[in-house]
Amino acid sequence: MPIDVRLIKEAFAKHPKLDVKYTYGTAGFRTKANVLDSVIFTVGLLAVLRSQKHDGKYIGAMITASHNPAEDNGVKLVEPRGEMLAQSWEGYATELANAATAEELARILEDVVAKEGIDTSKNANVIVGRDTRPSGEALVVALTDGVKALGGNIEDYGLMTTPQLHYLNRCLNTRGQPDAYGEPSEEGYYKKLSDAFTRIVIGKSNQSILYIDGANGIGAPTLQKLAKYIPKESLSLEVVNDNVGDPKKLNLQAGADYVKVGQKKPEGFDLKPGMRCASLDGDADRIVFWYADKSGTFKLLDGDKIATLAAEFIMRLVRSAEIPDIRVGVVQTAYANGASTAYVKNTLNIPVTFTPTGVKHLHHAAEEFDVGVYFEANGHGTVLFSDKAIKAFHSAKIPTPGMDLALKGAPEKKAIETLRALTDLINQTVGDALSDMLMVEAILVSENQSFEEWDKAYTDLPSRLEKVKVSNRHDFVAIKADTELSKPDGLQAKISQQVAKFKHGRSFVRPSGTEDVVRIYAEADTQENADLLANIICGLVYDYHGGVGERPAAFRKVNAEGNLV
Ligand code: G16
Repeated sequence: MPIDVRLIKEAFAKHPKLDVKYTYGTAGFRTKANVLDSVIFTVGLLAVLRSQKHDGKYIGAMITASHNPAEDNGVKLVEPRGEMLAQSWEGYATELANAATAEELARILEDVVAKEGIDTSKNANVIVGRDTRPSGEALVVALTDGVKALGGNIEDYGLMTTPQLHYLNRCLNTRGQPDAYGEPSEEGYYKKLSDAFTRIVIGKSNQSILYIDGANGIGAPTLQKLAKYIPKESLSLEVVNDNVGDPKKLNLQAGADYVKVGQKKPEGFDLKPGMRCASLDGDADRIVFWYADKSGTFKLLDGDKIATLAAEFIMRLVRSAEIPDIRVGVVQTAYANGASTAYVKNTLNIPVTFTPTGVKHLHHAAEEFDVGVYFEANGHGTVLFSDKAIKAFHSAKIPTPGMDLALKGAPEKKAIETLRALTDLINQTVGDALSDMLMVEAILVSENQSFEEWDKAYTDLPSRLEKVKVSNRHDFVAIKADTELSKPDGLQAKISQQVAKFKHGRSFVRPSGTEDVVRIYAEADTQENADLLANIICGLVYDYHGGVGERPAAFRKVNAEGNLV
């Protein structure tokens, strides 16, 4: 069935393209909400074709700008099994978003149909969810217009976290099948998580209150709902920064990104030694934990710490359950602290794979393992279990009374039960702050571990993460899993020259895919040196490669020979 150009024209007239260049980046389209209407409309069109390509399976669209400020918004597309949109389709998304006329739009759509061999007479099904940003409602209308212009069906699920949308999508597509993922409803999500968590911690003493910074976003009310399904004696939660009524507050001096980048507590907390705390981001797909040590110093337990905790725990369970032949691996990015990588490789003896930034990359690398633990240092990640691992956990024989239980059987039984519960507890579709929070808590309860004890596994190398605004961030091209730059010419050599001057020095520069900035990461033997290295590299980028806005006083200047001036 050919594309009805008349319908496309009519719909396009309602969502005209602005004079802006759009790119499907690290996590979909993300920019100021007031220039997104036409983009979201075209994403609706693409979602229909993607669904038809998958024989009418549901495609998810999440309207969110996650950790970005309140005035931003964005959209990510979700595949039938809950993963991020196939990367081979990101180019189509970018092309469609930049089509200047209805005719051009129709031509690109026809090209995609031809190239992908899509049968446009098939049904198409799309679901949409959104975070608490006020701009979200109108953007859902734009998406709906796009879906309808190509004759697709759309179901609006309203406010939800990003991982809930991923969960729902997989549930809808696997309903009634042997691999059914769960009940496709909000309640089904809460029940699945709370039930699995309770199975692990039952009979164990719970820990002190966990204070959660909800970033004044959708994670806060969602967590409050989830908490109702968990018995108080298993977990006491207190949600802070839950003001979703005031849109300006979203991610403002709060949330996982604020805490991780600034290495400091968010607003709204009177942090005292012994308090256990965590921060979500604006759409609740990231989480970092933090506390104050005995002297009151702020301490961060980031994605690297979560990954090592999970990998070590699961590996121990697999051994204890005596399940053979299960390959556990960890996937990290260049942002992973060097000390965490060394700990995983040398102490845990677990292989580590590196990918470029973006969970879409880590997710696929993690699928190469039977248990693939992937976390970005910023707290975005999950643990994937292969079909082989899930089958092995479920076919392992649980020792029963009379079967030599007394000594060996009890821990083995608990290990098998815990592994099984973990496959339900941990969101298999995408990083999920709420599922990750319960996973960490289940591990700490099982191991009777405090945050301080968890933190002792290894000591982070001091690091600093900065951003620099430049005239065109697309001038920066990262290679080798983001560890080096191939462009602008000559910059990488200058970075390497500076890094070589620092003990345990490491630094890289990459363009952000979610903000209009270039990110700079630096690591060194002391905090002072990490800060100095970061400020030198920031200076290099700002001074020689198009820095815009006022030059921050902290940036250092080097001369042509690479010496500080
Ligand atoms: C998104 C991605 C993450 C990525 C982060 C920052 O997170 O899903 O994988 O680490 O952006 O990306 P960049 O450095 O390219 O801006 P979120 O939580 O904002 O969706």
